Amino acid sequence: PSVIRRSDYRPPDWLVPDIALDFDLDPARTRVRATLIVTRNGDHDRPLRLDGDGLIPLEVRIDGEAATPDQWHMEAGYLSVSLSGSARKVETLVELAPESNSKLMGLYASGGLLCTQCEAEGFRRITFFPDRPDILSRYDVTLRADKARFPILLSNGDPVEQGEGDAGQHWARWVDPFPKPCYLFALVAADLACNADSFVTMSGRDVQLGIWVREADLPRTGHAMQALKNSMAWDERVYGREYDLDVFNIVAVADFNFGAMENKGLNIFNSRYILADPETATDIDYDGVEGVVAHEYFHNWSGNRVTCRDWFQLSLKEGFTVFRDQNFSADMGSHAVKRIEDVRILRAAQFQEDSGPLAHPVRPESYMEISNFYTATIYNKGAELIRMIALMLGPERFRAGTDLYFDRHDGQAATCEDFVLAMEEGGEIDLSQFRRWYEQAGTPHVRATLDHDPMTRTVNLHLHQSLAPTPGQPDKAPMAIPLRVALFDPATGTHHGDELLMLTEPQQSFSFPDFATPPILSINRGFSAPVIIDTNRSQDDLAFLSAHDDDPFARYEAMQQLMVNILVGRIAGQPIDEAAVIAAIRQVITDPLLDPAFVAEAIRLPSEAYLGDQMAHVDPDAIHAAREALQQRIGAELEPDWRAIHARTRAAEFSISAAAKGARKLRNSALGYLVASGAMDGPAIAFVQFEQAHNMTERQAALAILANGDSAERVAALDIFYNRYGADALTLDKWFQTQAFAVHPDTVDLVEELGRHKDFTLANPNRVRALYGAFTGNQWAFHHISGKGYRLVADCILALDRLNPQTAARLVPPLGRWKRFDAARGALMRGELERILAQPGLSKDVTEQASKSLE
Ligand code: HT7
Ligand code: ZN
Repeated sequence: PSVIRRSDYRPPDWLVPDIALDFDLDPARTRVRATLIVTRNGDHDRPLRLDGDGLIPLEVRIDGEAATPDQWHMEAGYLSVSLSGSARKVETLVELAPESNSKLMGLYASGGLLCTQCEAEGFRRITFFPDRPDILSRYDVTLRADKARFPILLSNGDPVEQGEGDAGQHWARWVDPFPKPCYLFALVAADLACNADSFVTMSGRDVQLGIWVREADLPRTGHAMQALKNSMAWDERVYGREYDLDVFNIVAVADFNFGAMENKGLNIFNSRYILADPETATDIDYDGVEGVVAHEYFHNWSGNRVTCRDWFQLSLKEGFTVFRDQNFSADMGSHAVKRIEDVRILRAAQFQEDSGPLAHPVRPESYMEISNFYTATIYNKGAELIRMIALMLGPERFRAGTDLYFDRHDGQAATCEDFVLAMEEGGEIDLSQFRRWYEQAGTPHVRATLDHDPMTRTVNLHLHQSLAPTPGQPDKAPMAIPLRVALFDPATGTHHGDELLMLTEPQQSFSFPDFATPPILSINRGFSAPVIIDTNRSQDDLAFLSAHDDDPFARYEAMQQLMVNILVGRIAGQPIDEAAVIAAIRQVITDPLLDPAFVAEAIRLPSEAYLGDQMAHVDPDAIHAAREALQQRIGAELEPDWRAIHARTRAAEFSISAAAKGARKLRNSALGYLVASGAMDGPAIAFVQFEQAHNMTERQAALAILANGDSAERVAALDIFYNRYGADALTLDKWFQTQAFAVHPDTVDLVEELGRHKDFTLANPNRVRALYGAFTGNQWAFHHISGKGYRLVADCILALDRLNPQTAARLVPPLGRWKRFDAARGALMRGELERILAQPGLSKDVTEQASKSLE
């Protein structure tokens, strides 16, 4: 497959200011007539090139006349039309079979409805068009379909006309007044019910809101609707951004390659990010609904009104929009807990990506298949870059920067550089060196040491930064790293103020006067920069910070570091006493002033995968054994506390308030430790929670805890769960996921069995992710020394590639981490990558991921 390079960007030869689309919709045979007004862009005589993936032109017309054979021809992947003059009308007709579209890109069928997914390059599977994001067009769309089968016909913009046709057909016309790139086009033809509501914007306009789902799912849409209205109000209040159409529709579909899609005025969602009720959704699911609804809504400005010039600029919309949705969710709940959760996700997904063969900059230089670049680096690290800019500017100057960005680029396709320039001008800051965050891949390391001179009463903080080579980038320049620090007086438990230091040199020292005694360092408070900090702080210092640090993230981090030191030390044969950790946990769980949600985060053991990331070479068995032992010890030492917390946090009634969610989180942690303690009645208590819970958060947590063990309750609970929820796809996903994620010696065999289960299907990406996605995140099971885990995943990739290459390619990266493991495991992982690459007809998506993973 050919490589696309950022440096090859050229403005388009032809623009398409207007497009009319006419759809005769039918699952087996859909006809699409497209009428494009095209205008020559610049002084050249190059033909008009229209991308078309798998399309055959049934008609080509120019200015209403059938085009002659010398006027057009097909080449691999596009239709070339020779045109004279500066403005012409070009018409094409194609036929599609949406019911046979298993890639879920373009126009496809899902659960009896027809819908589209065009980002990144799906529009070329619907009609001939220059499929690139810098071509902005006004869309006029007519949809025609059988009325009984598809009573609802939706597209972008506002509805302008509708009517009845012959033979039971009806039609609807939608016009979108905002010029948009074709990746934001969408249509839905369906028989769905609507949760209808409205929102009055800050300028007093009334917007009709609709969430469209299967009739039976209507009671599960309330949380999504509330999230939408909260998002609309938040974007007005925080960014001054108002919604701009008369309607805003959301449609939930069962088969979707991603979380959701921000099509203008018609968001299409994976149903898992719309539907929520206490019986079937966990608190994490509720938060997911809120966050994704907000994310897609916020794209209306950061992505739609200002879009991307080319796909190398993807983080322009995704990083910024993740930053916006993270802050929205923090405002809706707890800032401290949200930050801890976001950093945990960043470390688990993005730090791993940054340290492996698929590492790439936030603004990549090249790709083979753009779908492979919807990564944690583009999204989550991209958001961290915006967060650092916001931190350096402060709220007023950051808002001045975003105002300038939106005003200057409204209606345009912009670049990351345009964003940075707006921040520099609006925020009055020089970001020259900061730009390296967009250019250089990899996670910087910062080594921090403190020395204290009692004579001068001065403390010196010495910082040393380094950035390891990544693919294609052997040499790195120093980054501009904003670090929030505080120096604590161990005698008083207070500090002299929080300071923002800018580390810009490879080595830099900062002096602090007036310290009679050596202080304790709290650094990267709030996780001010996405870096790895290495310090020589003692267990005593960390214990102090876990009791006294007034920055919740730093306090959590001190707890984590205490635990990491014990576990990594033990694996390396250097036992460290665990008393400090047990004391720290005791202190946190008995402090009545702390938010239970924070407590649950603070006492959480680092995951096996995170522990692996702290080691030069990952030893999955040793990590597992050490972690289990520490969990058991903490469980046993504090057993009465876990029992008390578990009993105390039981709520008579369900509520989705932050307090209720926090109580459930802590309750589930207590149950985990209680069962890990080995208490005889542990499984029985978990089973009672499983049976009596009035919500899925407690039920699934109890199931997961039981699934890690070998009790009779394990088997019973899994059976009950399946029988109770087997008919609901989203909840059945949890049954697959819980077993694939179980920390149990038989998991690898169980996953093999579940892959043959009658309810398992490769056609539904959620089901694939629930089984194989969860399994690859289960370090101990996936990296089973037999190599069976690798083989299972490779088999799945090969089978899925024939149906849905995008989803198949997303399973490849875990196999690419072979350098991090021992020689035996590494060879087995490489062997599977080689087997994948040997498959004839392998997709571009999987080829790119597997070949890069072998390097
Ligand atoms: N902007 C959307 C990206 C997306 C996507 C990308 C590749 C293949 C399928 C996809 N569906 C949606 C989602 C978002 O970030 O909001
Ligand atoms: Zn997005």
